[in-house]
Amino acid sequence: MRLSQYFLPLLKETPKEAQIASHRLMLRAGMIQQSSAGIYSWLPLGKKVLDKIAQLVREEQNRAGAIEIMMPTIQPAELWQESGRYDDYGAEMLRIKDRHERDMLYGPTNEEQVTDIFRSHVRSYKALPLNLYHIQWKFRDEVRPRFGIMRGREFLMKDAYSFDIDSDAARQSYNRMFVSYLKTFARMGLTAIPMEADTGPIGGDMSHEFIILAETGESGVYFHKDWLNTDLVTSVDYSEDLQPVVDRFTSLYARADEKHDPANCPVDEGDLMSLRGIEIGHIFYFGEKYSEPMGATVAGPDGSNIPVHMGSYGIGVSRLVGGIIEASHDDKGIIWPRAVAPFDVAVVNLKPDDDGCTACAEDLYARLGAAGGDPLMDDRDERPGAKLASIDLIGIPWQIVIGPRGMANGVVEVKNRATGEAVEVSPESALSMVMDGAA
Ligand code: 5CA
Repeated sequence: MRLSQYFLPLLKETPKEAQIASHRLMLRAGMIQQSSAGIYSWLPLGKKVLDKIAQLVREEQNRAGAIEIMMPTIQPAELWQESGRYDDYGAEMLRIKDRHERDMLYGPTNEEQVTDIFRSHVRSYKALPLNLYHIQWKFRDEVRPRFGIMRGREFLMKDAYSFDIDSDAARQSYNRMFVSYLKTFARMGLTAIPMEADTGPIGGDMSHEFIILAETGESGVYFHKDWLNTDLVTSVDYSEDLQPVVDRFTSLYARADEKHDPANCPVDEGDLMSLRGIEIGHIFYFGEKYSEPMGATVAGPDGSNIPVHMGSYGIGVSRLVGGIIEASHDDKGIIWPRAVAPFDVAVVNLKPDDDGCTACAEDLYARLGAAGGDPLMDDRDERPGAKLASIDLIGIPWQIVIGPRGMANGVVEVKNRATGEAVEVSPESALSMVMDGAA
């Protein structure tokens, strides 16, 4: 993409309404624009990151055996009356009437909708286990939407729903999602800590929240330092028994501030860490809570009809955009982990009116694209300082900076955004550094 032809509305001033770094940086980097309280448009740079995160989540869900579907955003009230949640859900639910005066709602979650799909088609335990997921917009009329897309009213969620014949089988489905979440967040360069959690309006008796570490997080968390070793999970294979794996993780200490009792903490002081965190995922096992009232039953091995055991598994896809920024930025701007970066590399031509610079920039840009990269070419007619500042702000993992001084010596500058390291090398070496290097 050529910046001169892109739509990247950067803000010079720091927006006053933004209280936290990710909100400020998303506005300044031209990623989002507020439409009304807690509701945002996603501009090209933001949309690109959102799609990358959704795709990575999708790959890991598929790998764990979940199957993608797409349910609507607007649901009929009847389904929620069947489960009993229509009245319980309260003011957070956006209720709508259609032209025939039928009660509809903008889905805050999809347990009822997916249970309706299941009961319409599945009759036998032989079709189980089954896990269906979608990546879809939700609406919750939060009392205090804040921090930009971190606590929005409209937000993008990945929600998966598992169906099993009994609680033991459901536990295995839960474990698969548990492990897949750790793998998903590790791929994004995040440390995620699962913590036992309350189940709130979703219900059930087993639940974990996944918290990513970031200084600006809403909640404090105490944890064993081994949580910082994400290699623990990348090697786990879905064909093994996951219970010992999950037990190993859940036995590692992790508690929310208010549940941490220093006097009775089993972890040595030297191994205990305390940081702040952001909830980016939440998983639930709730047995027959929806299948029972909604009649989602299957014929078991002995022919009798049994309500299925269900769980649901959410990831805040849009919240992750902000969460990753909170976990990875500096005073110059965003630092994208390569796996979710909107572009792999920025080719910054400091002097577009210099033929040598432009020939070199064009050549590198074409070859980066041909080699399978996704380069952003800064060919704007701007001061060099302003260009470098805006490329730092939008956080592209690698920068190749081309100027007349370097050109005279046949070199360009390659800068790694995360480490700040910059080296002068030939255009040839720049190409291989960027394409081979993991930022
Ligand atoms: N049905 C279950 C699991 S699919 C469910 O809705 N769980 S949840 O309420 O915990 O939401 C799942 C995830 O969505 C949360 O962990 C959080 O990352 C994200 N989320 C929830 N509310 C918001 C919000 N207002 N803005 C942005 N993300 C949100």
